[in-house]
Amino acid sequence: DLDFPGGKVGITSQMRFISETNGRRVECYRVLGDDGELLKNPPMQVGEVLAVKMYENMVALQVMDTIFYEAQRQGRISFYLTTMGEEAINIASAAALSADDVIFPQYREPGLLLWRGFTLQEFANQCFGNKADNGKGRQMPIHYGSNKLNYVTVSSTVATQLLHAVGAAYSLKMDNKNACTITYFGDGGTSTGDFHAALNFAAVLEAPVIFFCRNNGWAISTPISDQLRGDGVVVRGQAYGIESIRVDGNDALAIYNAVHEARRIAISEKRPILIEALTYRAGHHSTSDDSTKYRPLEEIEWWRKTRDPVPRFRKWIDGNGWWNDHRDLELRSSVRKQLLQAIQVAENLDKPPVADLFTDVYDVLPPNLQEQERLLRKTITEHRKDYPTNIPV
Ligand SMILES: Cc1ncc(C[n+]2csc(CCOP(=O)(O)OP(=O)(O)O)c2C)c(N)n1
Repeated sequence: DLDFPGGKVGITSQMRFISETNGRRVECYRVLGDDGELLKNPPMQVGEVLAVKMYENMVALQVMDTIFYEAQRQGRISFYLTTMGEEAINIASAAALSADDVIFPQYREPGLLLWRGFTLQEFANQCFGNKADNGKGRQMPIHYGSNKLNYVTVSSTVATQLLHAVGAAYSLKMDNKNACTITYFGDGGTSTGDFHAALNFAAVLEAPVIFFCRNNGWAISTPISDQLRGDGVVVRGQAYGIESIRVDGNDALAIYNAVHEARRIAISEKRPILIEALTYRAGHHSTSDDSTKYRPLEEIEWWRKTRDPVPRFRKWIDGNGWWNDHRDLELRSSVRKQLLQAIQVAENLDKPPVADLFTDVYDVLPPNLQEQERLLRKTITEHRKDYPTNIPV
């Protein structure tokens, strides 16, 4: 053996470059089959109460998406982005976490907030940017955040949240907390420098963070790159010395189990874990996008008809005798009613006052912002009819 500062290394006289692949694709962890049949009992079993709660939340998320999407189409809110096709990722991972675990989301994970108790009224208040919105109306719709629920405000600047999650995880470790952080991102996010910096720091600092990649096939109109078509995401995790797993992102029980175990390892062994969930973005990227312009309608319909995670989970709970059509109809109609009511309330609440635009960053407002505030008030007062009447000046 050769002695190097980094440790002993074996010697060979045969010149061999290490292959970029071992020739076999990384397998995808599944618990439920396509028809909701249990393939094998998983380590963490999900009982009736939890399973029903998971299903109810997935349905609520679907209904929420449908109604807010329509509200945007009616011009009542400026923007919306659905989670369609990724309901299992949202809800099953939420179910496997503890309330103390801090979430650093991208923008396609409102289901975690829903699971933690963010009310439909709170979702509506944010989308309408009214005075009851936690963010005081300063962000576009869907940029939810809740201090109380350990859900850091959505950052739509792709992949910046990964670095924040690593720093926060390191701090949880220093404080010896029984908690981890989890951060979500799409396959597109793995092309950023921040992704690599975050994985590198997490591995070096041994930070208890779970990197959760939603590999949904598309980054707006860009299909997954050739590198990621292979084993790109999990291999990148491995390259940084991070234990990684690939799971079926449309299998709620597989996700629940993978996140549960990832959390256990991250906290007890103080190190990062990477999960790649294979799924499909079944909706448009957002309301600013028409995905039929760049992908075949048949592809979208095939995923919606045959791979939807919600009916797949429903088949499993149906098979256990835990659910029926009557309860399903009642649930959907009740969530729908609550949402329509929440939207009406949110729409009629005043917007935050103009002064709120300038607070919460500086202790003392710098002169340039004081000047902007003065000008804004003057302009609104002089052109009152061009500004909405529900914004207190
Ligand atoms: C740094 C940065 N670059 C570009 C954008 C524009 N942008 C918004 S979403 C998006 C695609 C992200 O795709 P992915 O990470 O796969 O997530 P998905 O939308 O598929 O869930 C891009 C390029 C952005 N928000 N931030």
